[in-house]
Order: sequence, then C-alpha cells, then structure tokens
Amino acid sequence: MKTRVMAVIFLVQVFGGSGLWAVTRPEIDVPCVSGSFAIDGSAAEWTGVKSKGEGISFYKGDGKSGTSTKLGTTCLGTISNAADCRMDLWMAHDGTYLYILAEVLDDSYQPFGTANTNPAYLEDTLHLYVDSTNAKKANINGSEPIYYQTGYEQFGISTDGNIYGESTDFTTGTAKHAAPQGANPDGTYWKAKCTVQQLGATSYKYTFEERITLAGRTGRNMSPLLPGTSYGFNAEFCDSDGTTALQGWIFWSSNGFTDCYNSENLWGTMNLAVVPEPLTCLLLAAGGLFAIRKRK
Ligand SMILES: [Ca+2]
Ligand SMILES: [Ca+2]
Ligand SMILES: [Ca+2]
Repeated sequence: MKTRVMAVIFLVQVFGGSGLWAVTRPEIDVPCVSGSFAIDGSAAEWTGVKSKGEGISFYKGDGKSGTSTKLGTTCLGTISNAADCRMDLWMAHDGTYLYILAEVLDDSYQPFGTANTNPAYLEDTLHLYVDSTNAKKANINGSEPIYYQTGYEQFGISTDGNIYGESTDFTTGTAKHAAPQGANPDGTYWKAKCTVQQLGATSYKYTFEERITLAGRTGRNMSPLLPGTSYGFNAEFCDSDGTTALQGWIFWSSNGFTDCYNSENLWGTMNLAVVPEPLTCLLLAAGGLFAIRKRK
C-alpha cells in the first residue's frame, strides 16, 4: 500500500512537473494579411483568409466538448443542436489592426430595435474575450471583470448593435468600466458591425465583422497585442430565442460546465503571425535563387 502511494506521488511529481498532465486548450491561428477590410458586416473580402483553413467552428454535438483536461465547446442553458446555434469564426491582422469575422447560424432572431434598454447579453449577442497579459486568471471578481483584472477585455455586441453592460472600455463610455446604457463601440479602436440575413422560416445568418487596434487605446484596460505572440482568447454566442432572455450560451473554450466569462484560465489561445519584413522576404527569395543555381 505504502509503495503504491509513493509511486503515485512519484508519477504526479514527474508528469505533473513536466506538464504532461497540463490542460490542453483550443487554438486559432491569426494570419498576417495585407488586404483592407471594410467593417460593414459583409464577408466579401474574407475569401482569402477563409481559404487558409485557419478558422474555428463550434456548436452542440461538434465532437469537441470541453473537459477539465481538454478545454473545448461548452454549452450552458438550453442549446439544442447546430441549427439552434452554430458559430464559424476567422481572424486576421495586418500589424495595425486585429480583424474578426464571425458567421452565426440561429433558428430564432430577436430584433430589439435601437432602444437597447436591456443588457446586450440578453439578446442574440457575440462575445469576444482577450487576455492581453496572459494572466490566465481564474474566478475574477465577476461584477465587473474589466475593472478587477488588468488586460481583460470582453468585446460584445448584439445583432442590433447593443453593447450595454459588456465588459469592454473601447467604447464611448469610461475607462476600465463596462459599457453604460446607450454606449457604442468608440469607432476608432473598436469598430463592429452585424448584418442579419434570413435563410429560411427558422434559419438566420448573422455576419459580425469587427476591428480592434492591436496597440490598444491609451488608458484603457487592454495591453498592446504584439504580432508573433500568443494570447488568451475566447468566443461565445448568447442565444435569445423568443424573448429578451438568455435561452442558451455557448463557449468555444471552457471545461464543459463553467461559464468562464470571468475565468481566463479556461480560455483558448490565439496565435498572431509575425509581420514579414520586406528585407526578410527579399533575402529569402535571393537565398532560394542562390540554392537553385548551386544545385545546377
Ligand atoms: Ca467587410
Ligand atoms: Ca437559437
Ligand atoms: Ca436567437
């Protein structure tokens, strides 16, 4: 018995210490692109990014359910199937801005006009989360995580442009506080637009297109995001079907049961590609030519 206990302690020390039992988390690669993106809720200019095959996709029954050791798709409340709610998302950057395209399929669209007297998360809403200091902090004070956690930013916007209550300060509101009622994305450091398309009697497609300044915004909570670096990232869709109430919500990365809006340790990773230097490209091309000539 004693020997068995000692063996377990040994294994925990060896494998635990080496990280072999560490949590694995989903990743998204963010290619560096040179094209320009109009933030208009149209995916027309995203063909090239999509063809790279680096997007993510998640829905109930996608075979990627999160567990405590392998983080992944996590449904909370009532999410029935892919027709109820499915998200496909791509990212790109050009060294100055981070671009996001999220295409969401939903069986019931809840338009609320422009009054927006309710918090955005009670509507059909996209949430993007950034841990810009890689703090991987668990159980942040949940009342206003942007106030309590350095580097935390939650870019959230509903299909009709509501951001009330979202824990981001790239807004017309104040620094390090959630967006007040009537606030909007500031339009410079964060631009966002959603268009809605009806595909069938019970089928809608939302196209969310967003732009975030990599350098951040002076005095606001997000630290600068550097190309060639990885950061904590998460995506979530809040699904309201029928009334202004949250019927179900689904995360790209969590442990299968935790609403991780205030737990960065359960988020996935975004890998920002380096910006190729013009000189590096020239030298690589010249090196290639030299190698070809030498082989002849
Ligand atoms: Ca566009
Ligand atoms: Ca739905
Ligand atoms: Ca809905």
